[in-house]
Amino acid sequence: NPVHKLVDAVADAVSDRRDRDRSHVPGAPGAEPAQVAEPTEPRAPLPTKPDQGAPDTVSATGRGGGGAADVRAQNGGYLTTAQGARLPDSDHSLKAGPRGPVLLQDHHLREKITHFDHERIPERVVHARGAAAHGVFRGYGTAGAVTRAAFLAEGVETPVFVRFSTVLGSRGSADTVRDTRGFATKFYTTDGVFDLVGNNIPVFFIQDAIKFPDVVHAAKPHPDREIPQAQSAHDTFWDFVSLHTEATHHTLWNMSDRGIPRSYRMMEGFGVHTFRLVNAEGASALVKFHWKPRLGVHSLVWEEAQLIAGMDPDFHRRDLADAIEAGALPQWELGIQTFPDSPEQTFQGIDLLDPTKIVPEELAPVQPVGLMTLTANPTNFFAETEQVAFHPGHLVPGIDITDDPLLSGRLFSYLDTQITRLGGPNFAQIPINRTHAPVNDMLRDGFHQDAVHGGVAPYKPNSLDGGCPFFAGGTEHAYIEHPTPIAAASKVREAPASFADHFTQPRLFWLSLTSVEQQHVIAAYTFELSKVYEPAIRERTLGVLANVDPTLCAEVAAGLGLPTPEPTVALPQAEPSPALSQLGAEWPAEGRVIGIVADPTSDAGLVREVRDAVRRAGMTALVVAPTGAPLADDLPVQRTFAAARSVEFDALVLLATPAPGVDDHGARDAKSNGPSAVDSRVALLVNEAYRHAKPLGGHPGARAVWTAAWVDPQAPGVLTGEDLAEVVARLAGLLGAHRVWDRFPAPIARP
Ligand code: HDE
Repeated sequence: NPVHKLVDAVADAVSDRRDRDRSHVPGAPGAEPAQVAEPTEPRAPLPTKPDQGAPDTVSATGRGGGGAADVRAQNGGYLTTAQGARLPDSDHSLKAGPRGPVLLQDHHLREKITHFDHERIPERVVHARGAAAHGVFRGYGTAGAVTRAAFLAEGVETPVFVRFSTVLGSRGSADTVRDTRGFATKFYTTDGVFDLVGNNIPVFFIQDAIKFPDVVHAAKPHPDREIPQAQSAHDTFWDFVSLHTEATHHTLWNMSDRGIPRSYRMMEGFGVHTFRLVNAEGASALVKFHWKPRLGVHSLVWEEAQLIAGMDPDFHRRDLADAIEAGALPQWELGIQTFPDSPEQTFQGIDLLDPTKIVPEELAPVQPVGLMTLTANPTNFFAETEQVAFHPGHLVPGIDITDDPLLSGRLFSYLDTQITRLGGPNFAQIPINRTHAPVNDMLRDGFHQDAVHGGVAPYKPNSLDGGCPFFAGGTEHAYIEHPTPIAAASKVREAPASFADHFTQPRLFWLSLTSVEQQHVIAAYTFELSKVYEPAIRERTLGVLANVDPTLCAEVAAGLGLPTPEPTVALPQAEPSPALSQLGAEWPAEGRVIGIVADPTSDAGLVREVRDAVRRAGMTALVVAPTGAPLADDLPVQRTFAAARSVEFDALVLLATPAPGVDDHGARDAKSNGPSAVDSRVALLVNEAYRHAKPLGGHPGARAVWTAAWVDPQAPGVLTGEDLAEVVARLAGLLGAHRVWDRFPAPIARP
């Protein structure tokens, strides 16, 4: 039977494909050694994760029989309806004759269109745009004295799913906007799911959850025209944060380089609130959670961020997925700052229940307690990244909450929001949300119920089901709330007096930044406030900045052309915390992207030598050339001059002076390309990379490019040499500091 032959052939092809796919997974049997590949090269999909299979869908008649055939995934060789009826055609509606009306009786048409009509679910009200990955967390066993959390014990490996996000933008908005980033981790522990739902900024705009709708309404696009998308640079945001000064600290972090990360892989994560740890003896400690990225904390510069939002709105999403597929597996250490669980719940005068405050690492060091490695991309964006449901109340024995009023509101909100977003109360049954611990919950029915529950007694106490299920005690890993004493008090709508200090910690943050970082903050405030129409809001914001730092205030005021206001409070005393600066340390350069600018006259041997040197340093090499024609059989071109822009490269290597080509306007006239015969697109590429303080390397033959791009060849981080492999090694060294910081403030390119 020819159809059977065809089906067999397809099955063989699928199994071949699976074998090939497996060789992409680092560490899998038969896998090739991890190599950093070209990021945009099309790749085969990764195999599904065995621990995230579809729910058991044995049919209600019990005749499913289990096994792969019963799994409600896509299987079998034939196209079918959702009911499993095989289809002969899916391209034509059923009609009364080829030119006649479509018949209502066409079940396949109605089912296909109806399902399509309902494909979308509401996007998250905040954090709508995200990217996620699977991974594994390995405990170091160093937290045993303070917590009995089983997944932190030495050597215990726990599967995780991590979702990074922007906060303000819609699902289809750009990745590199100025915003806070979400950093939410689901640990599938043996004691149930633990969700650490954090951000890349350690403080929050508000101290009480009741203000969350206010801050979000202010920050989201204006309700009349729904603009601007995914931006804080507009009147309502600045109106709110200038009036509600407890937002000053978080706003300052947003205006710093932390608001525009280089990559999700290069962000810190913070639990923000103070949580409570409980050890095996029942003793408690207060704790703040930190994620420390192995690649260091790095950012874009603002112009890059803006260009990328147009050039490649998926920049962060692509970067994460490409790195994982290329075997450059992102890693973070989980760390804890612990504090005595004293009745005051303060540490060295800092109120630990106030989520607008940090505890500087110099006062309470971050102790590493485990390592997270992201190992696999999601198989399906909707099923996993979109449907994952985090909740700060998903806790495991050994980790408990505090009375931080922001946290209390979150404990309500996250369950509530999933009921609308995921269409009912059974979202815990969606594969990505399923715990890896046994579930015996007595929750029944409801929309999207996937389980076929047995038994007749989903209540307790019962005798009909033999009294099952039973309660667990502490020794059986029950989650028992820590018996924290609650002081006698009257009901009030008030904040504690210690919450009223809104300026000491913003000042602490400002003083902890290096001068380059401070300049970026000044530029960010100036940019954002320039976009605010209402003069009173600009002036009021300057009034807030006057209470943080006179230089910051004066510089922003000068940029806006406004007078500098006087502070309304005495300038707070604050000790800088050097740990808050992103500069000064050395980090691995692996995974960085190096553009090799060549043209058909470039020596192919030289291009190969540079490419190999880049790969040896664990970085990704992209050849940039006038057209897509390969430079040699083994030297494909990854970016034409028409498609290349500086923002996707961390550094450039120039091989020769590319002759003028056809630019975007079709001009071939060398004279129109600047002072020398250099392609104007290359001049722009190099000029931008230079102004963004990226390391530049070049063959002496590329001298004319420096001139055309307004590059000072003597400037720090501009390396010229015949030995390009050595130039690449020095570039990698410079990338350890992320950028050539000595090159800021950026020289302005003048015509
Ligand atoms: Fe969230 N937040 N949040 N938030 N949040 C949501 O939950 C909320 C806050 C954070 O990748 C929502 O499932 C309230 C702080 C992340 O799926 C919602 C308050 C921090 C994510 C919600 C806060 C966060 C969310 C929207 C003030 C850092 C994305 C969709 C009390 C510690 C998780 C959803 C993901 C998502 C409510 C404040 C982090 C509406 C009421 C502080 C990373 O439930």
